[in-house]
Amino acid sequence: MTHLLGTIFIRTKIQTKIRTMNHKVFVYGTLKRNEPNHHWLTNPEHGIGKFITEGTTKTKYPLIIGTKYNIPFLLYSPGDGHYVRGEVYEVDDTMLSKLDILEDHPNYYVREIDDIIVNKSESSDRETVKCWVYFLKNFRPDLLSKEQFENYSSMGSHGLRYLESNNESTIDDLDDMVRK
Ligand code: PCA
Repeated sequence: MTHLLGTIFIRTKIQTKIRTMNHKVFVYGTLKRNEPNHHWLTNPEHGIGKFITEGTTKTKYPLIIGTKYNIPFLLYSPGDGHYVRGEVYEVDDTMLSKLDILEDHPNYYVREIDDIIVNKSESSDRETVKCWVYFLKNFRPDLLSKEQFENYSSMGSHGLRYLESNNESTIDDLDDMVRK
């Protein structure tokens, strides 16, 4: 009897863990390791964010840096740009909602499911995983003429270091990125 109760308890704990860690997110910008917003993904008050692996988009997209704060954006223009490199995280509901706040989904960035190519663990075989990705969808068409990157780094040779800002000015500035 004790043994049975113990088994049920353990199974419930495992099931709870599975239920709350059920989102995969592909990050390509300031949320990556060693980038200025990575702390959002590791702050325990935001929930759980677990690094899984590096990955690359299965589709080409333009990755640009825009606004006066040098914010990276993946423009939703499939087929343009590069196969973009980033990182896959497993997150719980709480973390996903915190990421949505940071990215101002769905007002500016829009979170969409997309195919990401990763290496299978301990092998060189590749597999496709479905991940959430934050895109800029309703963007000003002339943003396509900006330099397009394959692998974002705030401190890259482009010299466009990400600048922290208060939320109000960021929103004004982002307003300038979208098609009116
Ligand atoms: N943060 C998100 C979207 C762009 C950004 O800076 C990311 O890293 O994927």
